[in-house]
Amino acid sequence: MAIEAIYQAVLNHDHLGIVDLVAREVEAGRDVTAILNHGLIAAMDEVGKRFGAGTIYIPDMLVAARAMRAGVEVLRPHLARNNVRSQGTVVMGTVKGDLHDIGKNLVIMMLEGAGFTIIDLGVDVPNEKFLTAAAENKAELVAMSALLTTTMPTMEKAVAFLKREKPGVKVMVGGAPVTEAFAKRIGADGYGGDAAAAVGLARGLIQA
Ligand code: B12
Repeated sequence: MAIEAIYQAVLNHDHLGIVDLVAREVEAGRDVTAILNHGLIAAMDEVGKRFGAGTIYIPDMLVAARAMRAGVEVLRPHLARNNVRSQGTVVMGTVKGDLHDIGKNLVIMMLEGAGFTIIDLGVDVPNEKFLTAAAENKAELVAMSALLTTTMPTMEKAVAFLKREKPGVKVMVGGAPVTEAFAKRIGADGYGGDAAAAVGLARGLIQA
């Protein structure tokens, strides 16, 4: 099955072959969300499990991530439909000390597709940078991603800092170790479990 081949291409670090595999599936009319979730994201989950179990190492994660990104790039134009009027401005970044950006980039793609204007601050973003970017761009919403349990306290500090320095701004958070309960506890306005959830959440928070 072709989605299985895409899954295997991530696990085999095939960043060249995957481009063709994904493009062929898209042309064949396969649902792009299925390619994303069952092919690309499922494979990264497996990579994470293998890393956790000690059967693969950081360089393996990196090359798998490169293959994943190559596949996501093919999907990008199909995930991002162009809406004419901006739904609002969102500043997004991965918190200080955290270099994971695949999930953040997917959230950005979905938000862009839904018509939001995105200011992407990248990874390892200091608290002050979230604040300055939100102020300079008159953003209604700041979105933060964290993938490490060790950067969850950093996220907590970042939310507290923003709420203190710019009380009107809304903050939504996400990332594999982040939960709804954690988001509530640290005073975030919203939590999204995946990139699709981020869209409804952003709409709700900006309209509120
Ligand atoms: C790829 C990867 C890497 C790559 C990152 C490449 C890149 N450009 O991002 C590299 C090799 C650099 C890396 C490094 C490290 N990693 Co790493 N990594 C992963 C891996 C395998 C996949 C992450 C990923 O991209 N998932 C796919 C995306 C699509 O999922 P996601 O990020 O969760 O995002 C989705 C949702 O969470 C949500 N979302 C995400 N952000 C947001 C934000 C908002 C606002 C919303 C609404 C939603 C949302 O939407 C996304 C799409 O649906 C995970 C394992 C895993 N399964 O998570 C480990 C993992 C996160 N890494 C781990 C570790 C330990 C590390 C290192 C510390 C290893 C080391 N010893 O150096 C370093 C840390 C470097 C640093 N300072 O950040 C651990 C974390 C353990 C823990 N408890 O904290 C994990 C869980 C692996 C494991 N099983 O042990 N890693």
